[in-house]
Amino acid sequence: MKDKENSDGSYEGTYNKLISQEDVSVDEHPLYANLEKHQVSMSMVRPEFRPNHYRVLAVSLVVLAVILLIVDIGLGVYYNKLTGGHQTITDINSEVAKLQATYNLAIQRRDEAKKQLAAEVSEQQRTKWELEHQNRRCKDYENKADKIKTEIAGLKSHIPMIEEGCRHCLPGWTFMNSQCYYFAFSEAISRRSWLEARQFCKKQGGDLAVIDSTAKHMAVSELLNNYHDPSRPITQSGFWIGLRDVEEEGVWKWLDGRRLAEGYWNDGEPNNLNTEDCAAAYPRANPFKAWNDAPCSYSLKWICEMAPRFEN
Ligand code: MMA
Ligand code: CA
Repeated sequence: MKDKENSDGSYEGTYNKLISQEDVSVDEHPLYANLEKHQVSMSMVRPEFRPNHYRVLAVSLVVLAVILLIVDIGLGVYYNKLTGGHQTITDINSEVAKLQATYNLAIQRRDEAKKQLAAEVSEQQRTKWELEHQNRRCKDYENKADKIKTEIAGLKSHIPMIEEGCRHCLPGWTFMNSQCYYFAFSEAISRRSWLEARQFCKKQGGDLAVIDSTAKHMAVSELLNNYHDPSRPITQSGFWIGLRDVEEEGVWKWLDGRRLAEGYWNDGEPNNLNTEDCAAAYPRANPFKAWNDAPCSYSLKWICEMAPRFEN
């Protein structure tokens, strides 16, 4: 600094220089004459106060402050952006971690659900099989029930015959077509040869059945079918009747000596297979094919016949 500082602390030299420069400008610009005069008078009153100098300084400071402020704001904004970006990354990371956890949980739940589904599917399969099994059993029972119903109906229809049998026949005998009949249905009674069966009937006062009319035959057949047990082999399910061809092969005669007029032979019978001279009735769906000739020594069931008793 070239100007010398005075004892009162003012920059007199500089100030005077400024004044002298302004003097020129005052001459050139009369419009500012008043202002200059005022400045001069002010400097003359308070020479230590130099407004232009401070103004420049103040303006510079203000400008500097504004620049600093702008820089500061800029830095602040930049920092915010940086930290904001960092925050976003942190947020994304935590979001990813959360999503990962959710995904893991979902996978675990899916696996559990899969296991449960597999268990339920196998349980369902088992239930289906059981249902099929129960349906089969149900069908079996229904079939059995139907058979039993038919049997009951058959037995019921014979109640009057049995009741009549009680009045007109021996105990255990049935009254049909004005005659008493005995059917050896009970399994407690063993099968017998034709001759032994005849002896049983005779002891009771009767003889083996003579089925010499279609009406008789139908009644006998119905009863045989009602008591028929299909599980029994056909060879054991025959009932001896009072018919033989023992005297002359192929000439069938009833016990009373009368020749057979109308037979209800099964297809191909009588075939005299290994000498078969005795006739037996079998339970058949078609009652017109109910007879067969069998060896008289065979053990079969039998049907007895006896005249009814009528009290007067
Ligand atoms: C079969 C058949 C008959 C024969 C008997 C003997 C069930 O019928 O061959 O002709 O008389 O068996 O039991
Ligand atoms: Ca035969």
